[in-house]
Amino acid sequence: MIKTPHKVDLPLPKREVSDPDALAGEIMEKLTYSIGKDAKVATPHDWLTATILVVRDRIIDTWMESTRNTYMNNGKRVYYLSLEFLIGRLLRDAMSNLGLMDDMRQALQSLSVEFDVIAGLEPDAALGNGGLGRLAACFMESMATVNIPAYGYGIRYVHGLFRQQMAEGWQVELPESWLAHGNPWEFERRESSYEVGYGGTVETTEGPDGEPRYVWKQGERVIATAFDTPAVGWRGERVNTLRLWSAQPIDPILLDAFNAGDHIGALRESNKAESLTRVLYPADATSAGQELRLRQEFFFCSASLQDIVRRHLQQGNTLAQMPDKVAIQLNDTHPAVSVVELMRLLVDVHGVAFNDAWEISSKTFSYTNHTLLPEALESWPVPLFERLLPRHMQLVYAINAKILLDARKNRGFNDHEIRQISLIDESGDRRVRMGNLAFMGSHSINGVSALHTELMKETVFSDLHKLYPTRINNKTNGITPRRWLMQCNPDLTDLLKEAIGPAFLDDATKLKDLDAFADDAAFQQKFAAVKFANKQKLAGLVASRMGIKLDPHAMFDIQIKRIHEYKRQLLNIIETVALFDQIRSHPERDWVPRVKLFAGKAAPSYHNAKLIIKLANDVARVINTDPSVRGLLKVVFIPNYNVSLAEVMVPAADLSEQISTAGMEASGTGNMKFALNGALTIGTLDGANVEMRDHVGEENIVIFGMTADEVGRVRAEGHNPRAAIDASRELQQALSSIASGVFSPDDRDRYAELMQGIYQHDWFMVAADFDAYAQAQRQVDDIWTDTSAWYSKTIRNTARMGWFSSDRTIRQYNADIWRA
Ligand code: GPQ
Repeated sequence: MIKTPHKVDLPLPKREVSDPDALAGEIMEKLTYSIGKDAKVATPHDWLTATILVVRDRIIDTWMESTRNTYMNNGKRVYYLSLEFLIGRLLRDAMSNLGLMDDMRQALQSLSVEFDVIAGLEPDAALGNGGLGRLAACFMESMATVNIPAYGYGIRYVHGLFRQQMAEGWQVELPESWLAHGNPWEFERRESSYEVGYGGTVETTEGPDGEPRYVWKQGERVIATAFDTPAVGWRGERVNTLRLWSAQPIDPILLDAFNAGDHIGALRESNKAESLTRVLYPADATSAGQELRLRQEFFFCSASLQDIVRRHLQQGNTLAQMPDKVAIQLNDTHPAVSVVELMRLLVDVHGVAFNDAWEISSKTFSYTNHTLLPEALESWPVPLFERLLPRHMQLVYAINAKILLDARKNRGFNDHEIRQISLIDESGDRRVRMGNLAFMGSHSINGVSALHTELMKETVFSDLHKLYPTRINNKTNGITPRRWLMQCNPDLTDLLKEAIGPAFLDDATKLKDLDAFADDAAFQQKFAAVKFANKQKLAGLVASRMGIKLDPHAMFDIQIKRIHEYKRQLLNIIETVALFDQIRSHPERDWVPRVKLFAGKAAPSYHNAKLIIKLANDVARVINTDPSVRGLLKVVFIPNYNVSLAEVMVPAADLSEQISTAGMEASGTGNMKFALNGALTIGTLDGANVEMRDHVGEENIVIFGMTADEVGRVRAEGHNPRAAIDASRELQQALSSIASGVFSPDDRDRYAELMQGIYQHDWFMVAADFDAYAQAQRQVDDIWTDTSAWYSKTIRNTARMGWFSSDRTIRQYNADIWRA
């Protein structure tokens, strides 16, 4: 074959001009030559695709430059491995970061296309469940912003998180097909494909040194193909890569079978391979416990590790240099099998001695823990693990032997401690503990808020912490202010620019300057006007989607997050019922008009969470049709919570509900979004709420309820919810009205069992915290009544939340863990 040299010196036509006319011309060009449509017949989706392609062009130059520079510097790269990336829409994000917003709007206008209409058609990339996946998306944006050469690695699920529909108030799950119209952001990289194996056997041979060598004869194999999406940082200065793997069969079709008439059988293997990356597990903070889940985890870990090692060697580095050139961050335990896969690649494929490989590996990996909930600590039955990954099972035993022996011999660990740190849980069926694996295999283990990190040391990882006392550290979560202030709240952003100048756009801590305006009456009015307009916008959304009218003058009291008992939507609903009773009994009092808004999805298999959604809907129906609370209390559950809905709800909130049982929410990140956008927080001393209080000042946040220590103590001593219930007439009434069917006349026993849980054990301290919560709500009413006090507090929230930028979080990861 004759190889013609690539014309690398040919100058590329750079996309530097960005006046509206030039952009309009490019959009027409894309519409015509990339989409093949005439403007006359183009659908709104065609316009959207054309616009995305124009924006994408502008990203590509920087993308290539970023990649080239990293290659030339041969600097350290960061790899963020996550089974979830909850991205949402990308168009506004990319345009705003590139500074194209105004010009592009004008360009589209000149073509008679409304930007907001086509932007609203972009599907949410919902490749995640909740906070953990959204954090990964914020981190991708911040890593590009603070100029860290980073790659995100994950799975390209064909169906992201399910679409939630309501059927008479019950959650129904429908598939979400975000790729239905194609995905103009991504690039398929067929050349970056790897084989991933499962099953089979391990054969032992003799190596050249006389030592045994192990060869894994895989029983099945699939191909992992890369799809790359650019991740643009603020001002477009750096562009990183999000690489998502898609599973493909080795043989797309068995032609012999097909020709013999077995048309379905001919595709069986192909279907099986593709089903690997078809759906995101909808489990949030609970173990999915399925073979397919373990297959997914290994699939993306193996492909990613092969890719990382290939890139590392291609740069001319040695394997011993890996810790200097590669930092791999494990986002929870879902990618923990990576530790063993890297060991296999080093030992079996590259012939590195076991102890050296362990040293390289543990200096390369670091692990973030996101929950203390025991049901979320992943573990796999030994027989399953062994059947799917026989060589990895051997390596797990070898690692375990090394660590346990050392702990016993050199550190004097007793039987109990050995049992606790072992990679094999022997308390019931034997299981491989992924949390312990991630911990042992990493040089850094971090929690996501100060409180969570301390509790990690005291609870789940107390024995491993004793063995490795310097490894656990804290990195309090953050949120990207680009999406969660500038894009979702442009009016507030403009007002802030007018008041304190534009410096906060590049450094969120500069928001501090707003403190000086907190008591300024004229500024308060402007701040209030922005909030009001955002509430009108949300009211418009609720009216058009649900046919419910909201009064934007009422306090918008919002709880949006996954539905989970520990997050205590139930506490909020019960207090709402109690308030309903109070308003009806005391119509003569000056009640503060409130709209209680809820949104969130429940894991499809989580019975109580689904029942709580139904209860919110039942309570809403009864309250909203009762004439005696008209204009004073309204309850709305907005279906299908996702990133895009959050972008409308967050800026519209007056009150932010962050009311988890203390000690159970690792951090929370919604709490940060609301406060940044000028909401008052009502919350417990849990997760990052604690640090938020320290930053905004305790007079600017409403804290109530038991502390984590108190919850721990009460649980240990045996909690008696009856006493709390008997002591509170309001609570008694609310519980008994729900339990007796006041809100479920069609099925009076619907909530009997749910309420029994509170009467009997009250694990989540709903009864225990009820009075404190109700009192805190009346304190919120008092503040609301003093309008100037309200805005002076909420303005201070915006002013003091800059520290919670994910740029700060990422800088800390880099300074303490990655050192890229
Ligand atoms: N989180 Cl383990 C999830 O969203 N899903 C999970 O599976 C686990 C944790 C959350 C956690 O509940 C929040 O408190 C955190 O703010 C968030 O992760 C990010 O750290």
